[in-house]
Amino acid sequence: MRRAVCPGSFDPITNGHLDIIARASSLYDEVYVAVMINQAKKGLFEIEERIDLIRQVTAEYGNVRVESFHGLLVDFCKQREIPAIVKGLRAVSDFDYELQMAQMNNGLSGVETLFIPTNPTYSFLSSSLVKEVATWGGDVSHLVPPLVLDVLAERLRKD
Ligand code: COD
Repeated sequence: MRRAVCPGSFDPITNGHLDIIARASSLYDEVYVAVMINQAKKGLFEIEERIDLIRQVTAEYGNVRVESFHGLLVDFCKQREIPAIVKGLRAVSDFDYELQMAQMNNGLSGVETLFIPTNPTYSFLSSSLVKEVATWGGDVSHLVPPLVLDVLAERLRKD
């Protein structure tokens, strides 16, 4: 069984994330989406909410499993016998830090990192920008799945 993981914060999942997960799901037998818990960073959505959204928007792929993890990504991989991390690369500016993480993870446990170039439609897209634009009433309907658009609008109305 060929397994890979797509890790991230997913606060919330965007069409950019989804594009990478979909492409990974066509390359591997089983794809884990790991929602990594960073207690120093309070997100807009609780971890369980992020997981629920990701599960719903990836349900159609059939081979995607969604879990959260508190700790090192290499330990998530070790525990589930996952040999490959799949990341999306948006721009050269991403590459510097992604390369450092890939080399650190490989040095720690031998896990490989594979980069998929982002769909150019989403090369400027991040969860932070989506939240910022939505907070000020900007249209993000082309940047997130419809389900996420709904919960985002509801959450920002409440806050
Ligand atoms: N197009 C394509 N890909 C995208 C896009 C886009 N528009 N947006 C995001 N992505 C991909 C990228 O591959 C990105 O890395 C990933 O989705 C996740 O993005 P975010 O923003 O949700 O998540 P980050 O960048 O906050 O995630 C960082 C991690 C949680 C992966 C990292 O900090 C980590 O591995 N932490 C665990 C602790 C650990 O092991 N630390 C040591 C690292 S060496």
